[in-house]
Amino acid sequence: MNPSTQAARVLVQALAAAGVRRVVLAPGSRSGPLAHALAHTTLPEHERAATAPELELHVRIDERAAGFLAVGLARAAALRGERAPVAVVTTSGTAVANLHPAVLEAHHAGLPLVLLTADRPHELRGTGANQTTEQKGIFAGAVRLMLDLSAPTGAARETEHLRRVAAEAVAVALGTATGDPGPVHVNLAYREPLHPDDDVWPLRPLPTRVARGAAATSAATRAATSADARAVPASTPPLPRGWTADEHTVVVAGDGAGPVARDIAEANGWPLLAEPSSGARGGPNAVPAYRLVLGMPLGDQVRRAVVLGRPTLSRAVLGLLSRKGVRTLGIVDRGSATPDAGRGYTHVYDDVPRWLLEPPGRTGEAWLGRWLATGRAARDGVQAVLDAATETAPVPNGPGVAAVLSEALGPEDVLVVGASNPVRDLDLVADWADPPTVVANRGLSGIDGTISTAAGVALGLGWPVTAYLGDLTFLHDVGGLLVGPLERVPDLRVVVANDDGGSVFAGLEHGAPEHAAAFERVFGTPQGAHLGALCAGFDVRHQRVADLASLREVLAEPVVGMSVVEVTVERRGRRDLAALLAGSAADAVAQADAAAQVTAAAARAVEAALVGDESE
Ligand SMILES: Cc1ncc(C[n+]2csc(CCOP(=O)(O)OP(=O)(O)O)c2C)c(N)n1
Ligand SMILES: [Mg+2]
Repeated sequence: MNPSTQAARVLVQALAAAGVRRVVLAPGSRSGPLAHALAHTTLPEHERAATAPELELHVRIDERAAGFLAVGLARAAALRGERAPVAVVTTSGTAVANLHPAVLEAHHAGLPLVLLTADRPHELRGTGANQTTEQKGIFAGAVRLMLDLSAPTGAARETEHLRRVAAEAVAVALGTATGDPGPVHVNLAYREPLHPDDDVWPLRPLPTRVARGAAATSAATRAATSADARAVPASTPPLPRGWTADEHTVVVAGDGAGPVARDIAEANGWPLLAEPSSGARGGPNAVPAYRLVLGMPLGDQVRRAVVLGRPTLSRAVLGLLSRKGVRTLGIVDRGSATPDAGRGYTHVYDDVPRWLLEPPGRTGEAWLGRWLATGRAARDGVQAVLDAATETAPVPNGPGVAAVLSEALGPEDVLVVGASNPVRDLDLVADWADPPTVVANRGLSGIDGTISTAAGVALGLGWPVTAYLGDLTFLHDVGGLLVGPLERVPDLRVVVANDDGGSVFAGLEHGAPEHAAAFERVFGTPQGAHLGALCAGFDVRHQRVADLASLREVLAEPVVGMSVVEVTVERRGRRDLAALLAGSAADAVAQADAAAQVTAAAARAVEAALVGDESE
């Protein structure tokens, strides 16, 4: 057996022994030893060498897409409660660099990846050898561990060394010792021959180190992130000084907060302001359209916020968390950086203190009642604008699409939502009692890799997935539609809100009338792309819908195989629409308040009358 083949087989065995189940590979010659070994692991048992493991392999030609597919597979593993890193294999040179966006997302989102990048032997580096660059350290601080292995020679200790490397790479990727999962880079030099000359696999390794909980699955598939696997805290820090149960408090659930955020809100009777990908949106305390409520007088009355996960969607929330006079308790259970962009946290806990789940008392029901009533009225105000638009406007708008989509999805559904306005529109309009599972790449909020991520989630869960994204996000990763005929095809429906450009910028300062001359070319960036023709090129079904009623019909059909649903959406007027929605919400809240006052006055009058009766 030649040294490269032997080493690749040992590594694959050891990775499998440490818990790796899924591998994404992009083709190349230098990574050939790994490619051959991995192909062998997918053979039926009777054709496989007795000591070769069984692995699930996905092959993609574009490393950027392959990396995000791995991100999606890792997100699926987290949803299933599995602690199993996903391995990614590339050849040398630019192939490695193309993993960088996915590596950054995995780094910031805390997703365990093991990056296996093939390289020339060390003596060829810096010599101008073809496809040879400095791969060591290429991902800089975005990886938890970087190992650069010399080309195997067949020396006696190599096998043992590789097994330790594999076990270490998996343990570090899972954050076994640190509680901080993320990507790990193993750069692997291989010398020719790069192909096997026999089918004899080495003896199976004895596990050198078994990562705690590696590949263990829990029955719970609804959990939103690994954070959900949180144990009840053993010890608990004391109540902060001056803590009173009745202070006006809200729970803010950012990306990845997990259902515990909802538990805290419900245990204390606090309003829950939960982003769609928090894993906590839903239930009796979730306040719809909370972003708008924060801008109303009720928002000014908040004195305390309990924050879980990483909120990124609205200035209103970030403003609240950095506001003077608001005590902010951040619960940061993972990662090395505290997600406190506003530098407003007054207390930081590394786990949920018991007194938040079993509180000494509850905030008065009136506080929660006002938030819920205001949120519902605001949501009704938003809906009134959307209904009017359906009646009068020739093309739907973004929030209208998000509203139809959110209504169509229930607790059995999985939604991957793209950055930019889709996730914000969904945040504004979703009003779920029983939410779908929502996944979003909020680690860095890139518009890249979203189709591939969604495909990875679908393949990893073995469950149909709906993705909802903007047209530029779609075009950025249109290569994610490319699934070769030898590959497993995900059940994935991609709903594209096509407003021919980036609408999100219209709502920012760049969209102000005084910048109108520059706006369209350098921010709006219309592409005029024909999505249907692109889909035809990738052999993916494509449907274009022109109105929300048709969208509703399409969404009612089951998700089978890959398909794209393109909804033509209006981008012009997007800035005014935001103001219209906020205004209508404020009007609806004012009306509801006035009605409530009338009701309260009537109740007092009846009470007074009754008291009068009794006194007679
Ligand atoms: C990789 C990457 N490049 C650039 C950006 C900046 N960016 C944020 S939103 C956006 C436009 C997205 O447009 P689209 O997907 O059509 O959504 P829309 O805003 O129209 O709803 C861009 C370019 C980003 N987030 N990620
Ligand atoms: Mg767009």
